[in-house]
Order: sequence, then C-alpha cells, then structure tokens
Amino acid sequence: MSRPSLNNLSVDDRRLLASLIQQYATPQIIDLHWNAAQAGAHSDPIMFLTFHREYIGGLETFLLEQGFPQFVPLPAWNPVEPISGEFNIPNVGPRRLRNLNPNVSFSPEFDPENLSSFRTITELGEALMTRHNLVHQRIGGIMNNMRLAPLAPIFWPFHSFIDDIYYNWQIAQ
Ligand SMILES: [Cu+2]
Repeated sequence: MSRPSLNNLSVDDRRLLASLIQQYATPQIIDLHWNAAQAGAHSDPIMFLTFHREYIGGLETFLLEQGFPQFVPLPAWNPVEPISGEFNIPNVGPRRLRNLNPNVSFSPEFDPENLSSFRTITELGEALMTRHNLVHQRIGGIMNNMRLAPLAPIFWPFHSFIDDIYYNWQIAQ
C-alpha cells in the first residue's frame, strides 16, 4: 500500500482528519493500545508490527463508517517532516507536544529498495521499533507517554508511515 502523505493534504482536510481521529480515540480505544503494550506490542518486534496494523485498521473502519473514504488508507506522516499545525494536538498543558520537528529520517535503511537487507520480520520489527521510539521521545509530551500517546492525532499517521514500510517489506518477500 502506498499511503498518501499527510502533509500533502489541504489544511482543511488535515483539520477534519485530526478532528475525526479525536472522535475515534475514546478511552476504550486508548486502553486497547495500553493493554497491547503490556502484552508485548512495544517489546516483541512481530507484535509491534501486527498490533499497530490492526490498531490503525480500526480507525480506518471508523472513517469508512462515518463516510470519509478519502482518508482510507490512512495518510502517513514521515517524521523527517515537521508536524503541521493542524496536528499540533494537544498544544497546551503538561501533555502538549514539545517538539513539532523531531527530524528523524528512516532513509535510506527503510527505503523500498533497501528493505531486503532485513531478512526476517523480527529484524525489521526490531529496527523499526528503535527508530519509532526515538520519534516518540523527540516529540515528547503525550507522545512520549506509552499509555496515552494515541490521544495525540499525529500518533495515527505516524504509525501509518511505519505500516507502509512493513507493507513494502512484505511485498518484497
Ligand atoms: Cu508509536
């Protein structure tokens, strides 16, 4: 799957998508992620990839049900680019995003033509998890809180970006 780039959407579309994500991210949905984390979704490299695919799939189902097929597949945010103002949520309070430009590149290791250097899903998942953790840390605030991170709308397009790499790896096998 090649997901569209979040930062190429119009400002209005980004604002709408961020608001739809906030509607979807109920306490139950947030708990799903936390329960999965406690079961290994942030330590087991295979579960990291499979759980987060399923997790963003739930949002995609919601977007289709609500009548927004234009946001499916979910757009991806590449963390080498800044977080747009519409996704600067929350932007006040102790949980606010601290850094909108984490400036983490997944290139060239995770470019499609280089993915064959990851021989197993475990190798790929481990490498992606490490880089992914750095993005969460550099953004800070709620994004650096494993229990609450999915409350930040940018969480979702970021995981969409990771899922695209996983997908590209799968089709190259
Ligand atoms: Cu994450």
